Amino acid sequence: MKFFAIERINKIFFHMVNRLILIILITASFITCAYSMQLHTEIQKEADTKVHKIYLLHHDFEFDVYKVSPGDIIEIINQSDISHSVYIETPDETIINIDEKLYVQTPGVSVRWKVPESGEFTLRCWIHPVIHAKLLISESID
Ligand SMILES: [Cu+2]
Repeated sequence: MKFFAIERINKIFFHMVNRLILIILITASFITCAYSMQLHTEIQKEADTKVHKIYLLHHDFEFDVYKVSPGDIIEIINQSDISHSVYIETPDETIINIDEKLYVQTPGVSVRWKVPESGEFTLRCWIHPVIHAKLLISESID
């Protein structure tokens, strides 16, 4: 009689452990699924982001004016054979260094900057104060 009782307890315990493992596996797969969906959304968002290439040709920007939208990315590519150090001046004259670590943009190097709110910004170079271009940020640009 005592043997059957122990066997019954063993069975219940075994059943409970099985259920617990099953619950853990289901929970883990839900977490993994949710994480991969979030990752996919982020990758998709990044792929949808418009990237505007701004070339630095020898001693100036390629164009005087660049029109972009908030959330876009500008990529400043130094295609000249001299170094530049481009920064951005906001409408209230605040200075933004695009890359805090990369002060000098040597030939061939490019830097990226995510465009914030609307406004008339200016691209300037620390090394060559004569170099500048307007960066017009507006919602309606396609
Ligand atoms: Cu320069």
